[in-house]
Amino acid sequence: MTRETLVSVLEEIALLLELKGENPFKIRAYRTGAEVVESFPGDIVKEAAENNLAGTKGIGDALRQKLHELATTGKLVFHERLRAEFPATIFELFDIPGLGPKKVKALYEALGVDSVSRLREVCESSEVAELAGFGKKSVEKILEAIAFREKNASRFRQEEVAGVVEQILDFLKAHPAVSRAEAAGSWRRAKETVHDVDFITETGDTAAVTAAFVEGPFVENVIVRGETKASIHVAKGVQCDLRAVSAEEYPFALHYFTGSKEHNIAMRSRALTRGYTLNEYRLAPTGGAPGAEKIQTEQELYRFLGLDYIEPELRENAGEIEAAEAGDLPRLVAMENLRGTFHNHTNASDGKATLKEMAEAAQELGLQYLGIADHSKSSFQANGLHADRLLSQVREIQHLNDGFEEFRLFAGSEVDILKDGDLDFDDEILEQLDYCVASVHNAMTQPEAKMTERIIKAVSNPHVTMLGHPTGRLLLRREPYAVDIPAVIEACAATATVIELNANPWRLDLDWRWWKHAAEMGVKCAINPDAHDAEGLAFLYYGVRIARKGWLTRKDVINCLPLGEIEAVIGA
Ligand code: DGT
Ligand code: CA
Ligand code: ZN
Repeated sequence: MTRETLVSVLEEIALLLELKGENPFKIRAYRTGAEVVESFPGDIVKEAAENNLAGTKGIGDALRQKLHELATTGKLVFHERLRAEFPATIFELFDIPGLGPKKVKALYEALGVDSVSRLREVCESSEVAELAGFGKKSVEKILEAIAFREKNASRFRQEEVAGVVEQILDFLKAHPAVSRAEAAGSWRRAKETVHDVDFITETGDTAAVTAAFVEGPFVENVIVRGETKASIHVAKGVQCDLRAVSAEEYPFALHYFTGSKEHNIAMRSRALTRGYTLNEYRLAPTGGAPGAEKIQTEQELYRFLGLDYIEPELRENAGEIEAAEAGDLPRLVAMENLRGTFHNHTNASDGKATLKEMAEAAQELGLQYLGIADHSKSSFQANGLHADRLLSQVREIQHLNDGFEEFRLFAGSEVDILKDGDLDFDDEILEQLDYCVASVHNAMTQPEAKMTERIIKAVSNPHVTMLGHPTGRLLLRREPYAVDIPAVIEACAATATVIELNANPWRLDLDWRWWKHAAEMGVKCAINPDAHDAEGLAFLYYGVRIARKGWLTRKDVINCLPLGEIEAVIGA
């Protein structure tokens, strides 16, 4: 039993009660209970099991008993009875944006909609039009959302798999028969989402390693199990494949299963023109070519084929092989190059930590500076700051800075780009800040030309230091808004506006596919975590992976500059 399970059971009860049309106060009690459990400062599972929660604010007697039952028996009869009243597939409907419990209830009762596939049927026929609240526009939106959901089925964002990848790698490397192990595939290439994770191990005892793998503590269920290959599901339904290979095969297997497929195909044809076949096990001479020397690493494989070593992030057959041949590969930015970062929130807007806590967390990470950029007033849903609160935050930052040695907070704002491209604050306010991030947070359905004009107008304001999350996408959740990215890049180059690489794993925006071009145009990048609490600063890790995938070097990334040099770039 974990805290997450307690929370999700309470949340599910609230949903089910809403579907049944129960008393709103009762429903609210479960929602509040879920929040209390989520933020409970101690070991909530232990306290619930020992029935120590009497008197906890937000947890009444009935809820306390239910938590006790859950924590001690692992299930809750009340919850199971409720669940049994509805088909299990009904929960899928809550994944469709715009469908809350009221609409799901109406669909279920009037049309028997109890799954996404049934929802599609009633939307494609005219049945749904009989229901209030399902006009032509909203039906189109639902169908789009269903298509989006299918397109992204069984893909995962990096943060959803990062923990289990590390756990499995540690597990494999600790096995006595394993000499080398790596997570290959799209994970190693730092793709923004992955379908499954492909592990490769070098071992003299393949059977022992695959046997250990399928018994690992991370296994939910075993899909297939063989001598040299095994597949499992881990939590959340993520599939993990293991291939156990010999020392001779290891560099070739690691290379092949790292991909991409397109990179592999180009490498294989390069090998062929030099008289070798290349596959997942070996490089072998065809006909009369001299035998391949003993190749033990990927580095040696690339060298043998006349190439500089190509970092996994670059292996997309997007010019990396040509660059490797010409000795023109970039020296990619690395985590240890970062000296500071911008675009972070505090509890003044929708963050959780104070200025001081954020500053301390940044110092602990070894950063020399941290940019604060709370929301501006038009983002009222995020508790955006009005000018007076912003200016008092600026004073508080100055005061804190007086107490730091060799560390600085930069006072900024994540200022909304309004519908017409104006900014949420006047120039006389922006002038008083060290820097400013400008971002779109509303009216995201504008036509492309209008959105492009809006953003270009905003970045043309000399007070705008950088453009925040340039496409507004939320990976696996929300498509980017329509915007002409090359035109935005050109405008940022012309106005010396930095573009953010938002490192929040939900965003990873601007997309890696644009960065090489942006850098060639002379646009600088800022890798920003968009942290809403101290832990959020760790998102920098994902940002660096994507920056590398976008061919960026430390020279392209402004937050590689130390304190003392960064001020001039942002105009602080
Ligand atoms: P994913 O799992 O969809 O996020 O993406 P990948 O790249 O991890 O793809 P996956 O797991 O299907 O296969 C791992 C690697 O194996 C892939 O990146 C390249 C290699 N591979 C798979 N199928 C083929 C193929 O048909 N031809 C070649 N040349 N390589 C392949
Ligand atoms: Ca994969
Ligand atoms: Zn934002």
